[in-house]
Amino acid sequence: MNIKKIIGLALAIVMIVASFTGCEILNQFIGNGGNGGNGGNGGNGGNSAGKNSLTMEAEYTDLDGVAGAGISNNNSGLSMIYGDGTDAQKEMWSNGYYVGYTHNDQTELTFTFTASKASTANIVIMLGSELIDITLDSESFAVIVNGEEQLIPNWFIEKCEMDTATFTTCRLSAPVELVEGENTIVLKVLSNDLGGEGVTRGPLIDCVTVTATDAELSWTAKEDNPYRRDNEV
Ligand SMILES: [Ca+2]
Repeated sequence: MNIKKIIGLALAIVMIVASFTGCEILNQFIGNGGNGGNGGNGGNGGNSAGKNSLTMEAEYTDLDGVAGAGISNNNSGLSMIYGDGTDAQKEMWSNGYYVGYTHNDQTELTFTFTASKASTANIVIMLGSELIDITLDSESFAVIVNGEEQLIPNWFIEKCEMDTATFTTCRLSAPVELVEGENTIVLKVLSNDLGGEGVTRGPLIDCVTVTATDAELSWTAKEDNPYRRDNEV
């Protein structure tokens, strides 16, 4: 059996389902019209400069000290990174890793980047959900850009298993304002009832893409995070 065909078929089904839910599923290689467009994927995680569009991998943010929680364990910090960056995983997830174990109202990821000048920008976040369908809204999840919480529409995210996780393209309702110099996007899990009976659940987080109308964007990716995860003493 060809695993790529199986994955492709599964994604096609997800896309059909998503079209009925008003949510847009983005898969990099489908979205780019086939494998020819996949070449840009590998570079997403690395340091980049001088581009109007910047993809920042969740696994390359500063995870030291980030609080997490799994369904049956308490992964925090670097151990929230899921995946090993294999070729098969790179076909499923941007850069072959994502951040999970966010079922904690103390979980907060910060994406820090630099804009060459002030600009409006659109933000797209790739989110998944472990084992249960969830709908994120401003009551359960916060997107905070330069200190200002943004309005988010209802983001329906279909359930998946962690080892075959699928991600949904989640867009903010409106463009944001970037400042010249350092900007931050904070993704924060709020106390919620998504797990039922008062149990807080958070999403799987693959990456965040910022596209500025009139500025060059760059960031410093912590590319040694997976290595440090695997070699913690
Ligand atoms: Ca990723």
